[in-house]
Amino acid sequence: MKKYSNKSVSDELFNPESPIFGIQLTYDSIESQIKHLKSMLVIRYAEEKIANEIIAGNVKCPCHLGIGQEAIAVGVSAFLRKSDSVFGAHRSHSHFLALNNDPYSLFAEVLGRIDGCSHGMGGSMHLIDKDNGFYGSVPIVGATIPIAVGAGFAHKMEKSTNLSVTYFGDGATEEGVFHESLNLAKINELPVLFICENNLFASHMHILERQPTYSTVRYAKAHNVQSLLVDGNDLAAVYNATKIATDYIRSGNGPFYIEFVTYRWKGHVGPSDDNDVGLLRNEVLEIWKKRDPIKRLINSLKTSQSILESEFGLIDSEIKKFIEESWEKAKVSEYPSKDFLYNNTYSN
Ligand SMILES: Cc1ncc(C[n+]2csc(CCOP(=O)(O)OP(=O)(O)O)c2C)c(N)n1
Ligand SMILES: [Mg+2]
Repeated sequence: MKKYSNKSVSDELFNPESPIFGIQLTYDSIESQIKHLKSMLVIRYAEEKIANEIIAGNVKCPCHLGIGQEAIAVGVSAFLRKSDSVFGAHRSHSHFLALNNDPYSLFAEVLGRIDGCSHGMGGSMHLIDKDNGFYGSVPIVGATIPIAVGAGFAHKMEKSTNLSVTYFGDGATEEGVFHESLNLAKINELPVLFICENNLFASHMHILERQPTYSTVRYAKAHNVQSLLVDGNDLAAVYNATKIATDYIRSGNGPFYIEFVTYRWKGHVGPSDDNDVGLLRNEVLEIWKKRDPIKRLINSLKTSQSILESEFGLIDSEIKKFIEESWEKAKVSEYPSKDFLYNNTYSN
């Protein structure tokens, strides 16, 4: 049984007990911050809803929850256009919802219904929403990284200022294709934003059991790709870093890599903590929960008196209602027909 404590870590970003994490930077307008707060709450409550429904036995597909990681997708999506091409992986509820704010199509998907974004045929790990620039998530680790590079190639050939985004985890940096993709993106100066969500774990293995350091930015440096290492639990930091990266890419300077340091609160897959598989994360998890990106933004808004307790209460209940209504609607929606499955599997 291994117990992980980050006490001896020198790099402050990887030390959940560091005092720097009490600080929430300010950024952009208050309206924009409240909009992002709402978006993070939609993601958090949607995933909590899915977790509860798995426990109740109503969701059958495997679901990888990103509770605790919401600030990354919300901060990054603030700079994306519908004409960009965004790619996710197995833990992509946040990437999808931050672009479309459509929990109904996510819920219908995890319930296997025709109104789901993949018509109920894909489940939690095969999300897609081309209208909003989300070209898909795939469970094979690292699989969408080269596809995003290909999409970046297309954007460059179109001579547009569009870009592609690939979200991947720290574990995906151990795939060969990740390194080939970084090289290809750099040698061709492609408009690709590489987003590493470093939550310190790949399934149940801590990063220090797999790599010599906590951070993965050295890979970007090795390929001469511009990079930033950022606190992924601080929406302001995510926002500011993404602004720098997207300005850089859209100005024709080639790819950019941002590593966001974060932590997932749930186990690798499903609604429980990892304790059941021999990891004693309890103590460290409690420390990371103090770096909850949602609470940090709320505290900052309250401290600056940009939002009152009563206003927050209204936002909170409005979003809880939205999630409940979306779930209730998804629950009574239709299943796809058997013919539909056949016609989707074979072209003729
Ligand atoms: C090529 C491949 N190898 C292994 C797996 C099994 N697998 C699924 S998720 C995962 C861990 C991925 O870790 P990371 O990239 O850090 O993403 P996280 O789960 O932490 O979000 C593994 C090993 C897989 N799906 N694909
Ligand atoms: Mg990981």
